[in-house]
Amino acid sequence: MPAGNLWDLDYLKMQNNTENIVLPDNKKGTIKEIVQSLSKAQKELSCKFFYDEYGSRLFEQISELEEYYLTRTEISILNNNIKYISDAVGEDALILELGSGSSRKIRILLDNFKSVAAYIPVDISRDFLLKSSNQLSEDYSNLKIIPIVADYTRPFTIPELKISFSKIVAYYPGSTIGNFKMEQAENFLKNISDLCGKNSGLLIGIDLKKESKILERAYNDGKGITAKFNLNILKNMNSTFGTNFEINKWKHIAFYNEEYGRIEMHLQSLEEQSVRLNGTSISFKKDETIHTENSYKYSIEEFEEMIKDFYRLIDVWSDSDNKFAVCYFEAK
Ligand code: AVJ
Repeated sequence: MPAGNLWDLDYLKMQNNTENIVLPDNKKGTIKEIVQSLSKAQKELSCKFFYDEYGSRLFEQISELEEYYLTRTEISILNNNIKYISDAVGEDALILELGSGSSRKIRILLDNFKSVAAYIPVDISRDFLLKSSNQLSEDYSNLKIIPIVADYTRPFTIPELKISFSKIVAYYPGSTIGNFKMEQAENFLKNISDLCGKNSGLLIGIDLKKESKILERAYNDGKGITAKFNLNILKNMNSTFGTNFEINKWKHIAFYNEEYGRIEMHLQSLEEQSVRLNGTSISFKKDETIHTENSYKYSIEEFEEMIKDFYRLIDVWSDSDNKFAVCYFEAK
C-alpha cells in the first residue's frame, strides 16, 4: 500500500509494473548489449551507465561548475518565466519526469504551479531516485509521488492510478534529449507522445547551438570533474558487470563535432590492453577510443521540425544570450 504520499516500489510491483523495474536479473541482457557495443568498429558504451550513485553525484557537481552553463541557465529560465510556464501547463497535470536525478528543477514547478495531480519521477538509478523521492515527500506532504525505477529509453508503462488529472505532461529537462541521435530522439519523443496521449504536454530543456569554444569548455572543466564522470563509467562496468578495466589506463576526451552538431565524449586507451567481459576478452589498441556520450545541440527551428508530426510548439523561453531554451509542446 502507498506509504504516506510516497507510493513505494513494492506497491508498484503489485501493480504488475515489474517490467519497468531494473532488477539484477536484467543483467544478462544488459551484458549482451555491452558486448555488442564493445565489438563495433568504433567501440561504445551507453551513457546511461554513467549514472550509478557515484556518477549521479558527479553529475550534480558538474551542474555547479562555472564552465557548465547548462543547469544554471535552465534554472534561471524556469525562475524568470514560471508564471507563463504555469499557465501553459495548466492545473491538475500529472507530471512525468524522465530521468529525474536529484529532482531539483521540479521544485520550481511545484512551488509555483497552482495544482499538480501527481508527480511521477522515472530514473534508472534506484537509490538516488528513492532518496530524492523521500526527500521530496517530506517537503511536499500533499503531493502524490509515484517513483518508477526504469530505463526510460526502453518501452515502459504508467501504472494504473486512481487519480484524476487534466492531462499528462512529460517533463524532460537538462537537455538530456541531446544524448539521442536525431532519429532516435524523434522516435523516443513519438513514443512519449503515444504513451501520454492526445492533448498531453511536453516541457523540455534544449541546449542551443552556439560557438564551439563555449561548448567544449563545458565538457572539459578545469577541476577535472567531467573527466572523473566519464571515467566512472568504467568503474561502474567493473562493479556491476565484472569487467576489469584499469581506470588509470584511460583518458577523458570531449570535443564538438561540427558536422553532426554534437559534443562527443570518449575514453582513450593510453596503451594497448585487453579487458575481460563475460568470458571473452576485448582488446584495445593504443589511442583507440570508447565513445561514451553524444550531446546534440539544436536550434529551436531544427527541434520543432524534428518532432512536428506529433508535437506542436506552444511556447519557448530562453536566456538573453540564447544559450538554452525551455519549450512547451502539445501532442497533436
Ligand atoms: C545530463 C545529458 C544533459 O550532455 O550535458 C555533462 C551529461 N556529460 N557533462 C550533457 C554530461 C558531460 C549532460 N546531460
